[in-house]
Amino acid sequence: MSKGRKSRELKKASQIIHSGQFGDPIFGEVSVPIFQSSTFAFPSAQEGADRFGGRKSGYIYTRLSNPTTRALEDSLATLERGFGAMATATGMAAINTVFLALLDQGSHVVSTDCVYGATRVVLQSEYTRFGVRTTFVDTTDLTNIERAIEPSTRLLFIETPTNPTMKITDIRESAAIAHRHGIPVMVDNTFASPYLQRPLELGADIVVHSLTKFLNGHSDVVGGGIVTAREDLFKRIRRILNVFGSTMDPHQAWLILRGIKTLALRLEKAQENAMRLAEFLNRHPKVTWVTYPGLPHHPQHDTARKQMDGFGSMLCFGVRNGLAGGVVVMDSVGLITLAVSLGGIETLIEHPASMTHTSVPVAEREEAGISDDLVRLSVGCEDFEDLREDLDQALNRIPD
Ligand code: LCS
Repeated sequence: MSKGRKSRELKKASQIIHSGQFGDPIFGEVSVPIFQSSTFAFPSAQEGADRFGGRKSGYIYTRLSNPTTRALEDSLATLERGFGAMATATGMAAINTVFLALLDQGSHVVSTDCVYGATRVVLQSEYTRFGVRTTFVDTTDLTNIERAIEPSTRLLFIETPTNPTMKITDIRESAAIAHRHGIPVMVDNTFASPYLQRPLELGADIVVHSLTKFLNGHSDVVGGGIVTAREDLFKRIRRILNVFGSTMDPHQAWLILRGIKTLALRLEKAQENAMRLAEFLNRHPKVTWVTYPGLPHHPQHDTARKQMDGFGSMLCFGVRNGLAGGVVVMDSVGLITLAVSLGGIETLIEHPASMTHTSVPVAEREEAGISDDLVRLSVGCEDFEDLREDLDQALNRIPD
């Protein structure tokens, strides 16, 4: 039994530090140990049979469950206010495990149009092989969700804020629409993290994460997570995870548990930097537009205020000379690193149309608002002045 259960009564910042820590340490250890064991001995044949039969709890085999991975799962369930959580090998493994659990041949999905590139591609090009269709709509307009629902719709999938366009969908309102039709709602909460947004509290049924990003926070490990609001969904998805086997390794879980402990500190600093950089970029003569939910001109600024505890540290912008100008900026930054991924302690810059979202066909990319001139910034925890100076010198290299 972990302290995770008790930590539900703590305030958010304390929960981040204490959730998932063992309540019954073996040697008084303060950090959860890495249980690097693939299998667990049964004290008797009867005990083994009872564990397999579900009559007794206890570990069996690491693909099914492991104490270190379980500690991370307890932490996620606590932070997202869920019934239970599952750790997966990657964020895509989390998303696909839910799809495999909830969709059958002939099922239909309604999804946010602007989602992470691989999420869009897997729905569009892989699940179609099994007769699963998806309608991609701009979910910031709730009427689009209502219109897209069909009798065979089995899932509403929302990404908010979206990667990379930072569009915000009203979780409470979209969940209400889906539930009127008896459809479960899954939210990709990667861009916000539970420190800033808890979709299950707003009515969603399932939350998925790329733990690779803010929760781990150090750009050194990949991982994913699924949190469900209810026991029935938990059991259904767990069964699929166990047999399809996209489980997380205990060493991976340990690194992410360690990363989570500083989530509040990292995000507070990173989002302060992001707000100041968004304002700086907004005034810069070489910048043509900036999208950051914290700027009052963001189209869903009010929705962000309503459902998030902060505006996060992701932003995107366009520069003079479109893509050519963006390339100059990406090739000229020094402190800022040109790399995909996000949510780490260091600031990263990338170009979605040629990198993270390149597999999405051009017309669909444009329809989803991923313009060729869009440059994405994942703001880290460096000193603000260093970041501002680096971006300023890179922007000033764009020819007039
Ligand atoms: N969901 C979102 C919102 C993501 O941004 C990503 C990865 C995933 C799911 C998949 O997670 P993974 O399997 O990679 O752990 N996003 C990436 C990005 O924007 N650049 O590189 C990866």
